[in-house]
Amino acid sequence: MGVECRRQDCTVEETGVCLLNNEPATCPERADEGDVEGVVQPVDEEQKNHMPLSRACGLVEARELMANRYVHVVGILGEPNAGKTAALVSLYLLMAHNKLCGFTFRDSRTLMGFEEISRGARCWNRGQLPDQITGHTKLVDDREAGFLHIRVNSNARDVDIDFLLPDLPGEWTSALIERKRFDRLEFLKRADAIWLMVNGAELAAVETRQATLHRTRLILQRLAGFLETPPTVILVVTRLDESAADPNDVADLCKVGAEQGLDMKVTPIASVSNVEEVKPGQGIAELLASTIQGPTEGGVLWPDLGLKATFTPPRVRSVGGVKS
Ligand SMILES: Nc1nc2c(ncn2[C@@H]2O[C@H](COP(=O)(O)OP(=O)(O)OP(=O)(O)O)[C@@H](O)[C@H]2O)c(=O)[nH]1
Ligand SMILES: [Mg+2]
Repeated sequence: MGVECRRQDCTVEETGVCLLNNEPATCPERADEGDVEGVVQPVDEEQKNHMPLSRACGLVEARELMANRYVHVVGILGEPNAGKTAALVSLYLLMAHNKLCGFTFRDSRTLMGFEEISRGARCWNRGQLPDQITGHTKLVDDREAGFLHIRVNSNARDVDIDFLLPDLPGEWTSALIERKRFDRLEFLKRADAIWLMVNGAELAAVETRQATLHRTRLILQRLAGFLETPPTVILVVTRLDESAADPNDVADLCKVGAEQGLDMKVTPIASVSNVEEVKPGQGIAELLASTIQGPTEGGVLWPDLGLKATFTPPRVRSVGGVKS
């Protein structure tokens, strides 16, 4: 991107996004040509306050954010390999390149978290897709969700909107299906929308179609059973670039959800793509737009979910399997 920063924690060179939300070309922290590489600049107290709080927001920080403004909380569910992390990476890279149609990036408290999960996707920027852009998600604390934060301007409404997006391991959804384990997913009671990520390639393939349909129906049943007033469930069919799921199957899943009392929407996405007909990141902007069809101010902040007062924010990390 050609712009270098003096601050070690700023990733403007790779992402185009300035840590201090300044215009990269005119940011006072921009490294001049004469700057010596590797020299650490002193950091004043005011600048410290702008630094990312951690890689992911914990519930305490989430509450803090919500105390001041309405924040859209998204529940992101889906079994391992569904494409949850890849969708977040795609969202981040679209924002960083100012290609998120209808939205402009404003701020993130968790830039380092986005950076960490996006590391494997660097080759995408150079037009070369690695075999795997993300690794299997593991949380340092496997009991509580951590959230990635973004603030974007919705160009249509000219309003800034905050999102909290958890990058959860697929096992949490598998445990919901198999053992009805909902304790770690209590935050879904406050969610504005749930993205139910379904692996489009598995939904399309003869060998895996039935099992995928069956397990997705079970997730819908569990959600309807656990949530008294469930938010809109967006069925996110991933890997649009690789496969096309049968529209009848997608319609059937929506019917099952509706029969359970769920408000269902569908968004197909391709977080990455190697084919010309499908753009990398296709469907991501639409997904975000469907998510905000609700209030942008007012509403509850965070229900009392019986959380410990001394909660340590979990840190999101992706491990293993990242090839580039
Ligand atoms: N071609 C293509 N590959 C994708 C797409 N989405 C995900 N993938 C691939 O699938 C792999 C797994 O996707 P992830 O996003 O890591 O899956 P996940 O749902 O986060 O999985 P867990 O973290 O294990 O729960 C990625 O590394 C990509 O290689 C897509 O839209 N198109
Ligand atoms: Mg993941």
